[in-house]
Amino acid sequence: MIRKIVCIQMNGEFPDFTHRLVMPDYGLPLIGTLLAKAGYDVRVFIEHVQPPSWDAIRESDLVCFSTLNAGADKVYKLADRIRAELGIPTVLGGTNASYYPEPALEHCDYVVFGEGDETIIELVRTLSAAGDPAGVSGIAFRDGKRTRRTPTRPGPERFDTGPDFRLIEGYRRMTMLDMLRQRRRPLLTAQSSRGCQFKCTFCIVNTMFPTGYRKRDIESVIADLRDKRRYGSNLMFVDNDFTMKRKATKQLLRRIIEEKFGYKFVVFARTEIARDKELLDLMREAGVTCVYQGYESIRADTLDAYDKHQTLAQIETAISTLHGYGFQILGSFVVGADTDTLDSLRETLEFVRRQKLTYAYFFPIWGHYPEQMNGYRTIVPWYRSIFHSWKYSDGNFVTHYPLHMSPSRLQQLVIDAYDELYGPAEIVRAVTRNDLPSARGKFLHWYSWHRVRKGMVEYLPFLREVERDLYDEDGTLREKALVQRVSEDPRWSFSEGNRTVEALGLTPLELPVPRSRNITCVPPKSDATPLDAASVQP
Ligand code: B12
Ligand code: SF4
Repeated sequence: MIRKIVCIQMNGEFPDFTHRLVMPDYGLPLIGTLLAKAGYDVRVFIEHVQPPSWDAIRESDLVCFSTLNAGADKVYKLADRIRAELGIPTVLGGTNASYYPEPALEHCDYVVFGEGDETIIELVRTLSAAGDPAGVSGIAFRDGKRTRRTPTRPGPERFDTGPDFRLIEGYRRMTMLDMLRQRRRPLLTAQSSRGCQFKCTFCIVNTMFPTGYRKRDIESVIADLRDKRRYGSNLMFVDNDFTMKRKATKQLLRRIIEEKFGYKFVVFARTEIARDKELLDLMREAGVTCVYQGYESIRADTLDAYDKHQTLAQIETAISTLHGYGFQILGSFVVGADTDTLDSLRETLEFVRRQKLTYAYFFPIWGHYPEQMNGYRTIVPWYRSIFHSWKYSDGNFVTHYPLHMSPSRLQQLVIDAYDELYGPAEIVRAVTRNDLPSARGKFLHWYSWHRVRKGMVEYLPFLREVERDLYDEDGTLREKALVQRVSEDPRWSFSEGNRTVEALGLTPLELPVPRSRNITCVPPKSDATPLDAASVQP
């Protein structure tokens, strides 16, 4: 009989750009809320708000974990302790478990794939009634030595429940004193849609949310915003794209304006929004202050390889239009594609400075998500992956061998880019042009960056060691030498991902529409990998 449930979200082991924020994640508190609504006694621990208490765990009948890659090792460790000392069943959901169920099942009893809203309720009810979990869609579990995966469950059509942050232990409105003491600021989260209509090659959204783009009921979003207002006034919509299906977005914005909440919002939106002046007016009036845009690259061939459906001209137009409306912009770039060179990445940084973006992120490709297409290859051929441990898989560290620069050169370039972008010179430049919000934003990022930097710098010697003798003088990867190296010594290749694909015989999540090109992030015209990955098995 299951009555008490503890839900736990662990941080990554290295500080990322959010470590100066108190920002409850959206997914796990939502899972906790759905369980509470179903009648269970639920406590939610978000590590950066309040670390999980062993007493609470000991008293519970079930423990639910959520983790991104970066916190996976910590979750596994805690789950091992729970298994050894308490024998309480554990469930793991979220992106890491959904892609890598095999390693997860060595430590936890059940993995929930993708959107877990409905699955978790059915699973807990089944376990509570000592039923057979094999009848619950959307999970994996161990049956003796065998991993069993049940049929895929589509994401819910309606997802109108908002997370109840009162379930989060230790979470409350931060006072000025809290902020000064903790040197952190609050940022709230809300959601008005799920999924995305695009299918960029590097992005997990379409495999994690394969049911497509869905809007949430507007009044349920409004109710959620009303509820969250008591915790603060800065809020990020976690929607992958807040503005797809613009008619509904406009309706929501009008309701937000009517309610006079007084929020400052951050939203994710593609460059297409620049074409719709009415939308931009409404966004401004509703309180959107910062738009997070996935620019990914300034190179046409890289954008093409990413299947981004976006041009440099569109990016430039979006920047000037959004700046014209007074929005701050966070431009995000995915770096290390086979089309990228050191020079083109330096030009990207120059572009960011010239365009006066307040913020930019440079994320090295994380190419290890097992994709269904092309024989379950990952988007970067497996032999070009570098895997040190989960803690280095948070999007900040280089985890593959780029074609035209060594991993350490790419990592150093990322470090140099942030040093420059969030350095004193850029802050002064923003002050000089009287762009004080941008100067403030850069200053706060500078404050976060110096701790993020430490982890990246410490990683460099490891990269230099693994890449030794693998690059020509001009910085080109010697692929044959690499294949030879990983065949003899596969230590740093991505065995966890390979194991998952091998064990399940198929990728854990299925794409709704087969995709046959660009799987290796090279432009469509030269779709083939330089070496036949299939001939070099892990
Ligand atoms: C919004 C967002 C952010 C925001 C806010 C993050 C936050 N803390 O809330 C910002 C911009 C700050 C951010 C930062 C980062 N992010 Co981010 N982010 C997202 C984004 C777009 C949406 C997340 C979200 O809230 N989704 C909506 C909810 C409903 O989905 P969900 O959390 O996945 O939860 C559902 C299921 O996963 C499942 N589930 C989840 N947990 C559990 C637990 C149980 C028990 C069960 C049954 C089910 C279950 O059910 C939930 C409901 O359906 C995702 C992409 C995506 N679409 O998921 C990337 C994503 C999560 N981010 C990612 C990364 C890498 C980061 C950063 C590390 C980047 C960096 N290098 O700094 C940081 C780390 C932040 C942190 N420490 O949390 C990666 C994670 C990859 C991975 N597997 O590790 C993602 C997947 C994007 C990507 N690269 O593809 N991010
Ligand atoms: S990168 Fe953005 S536009 Fe592309 S699939 Fe992901 S969420 Fe959609």
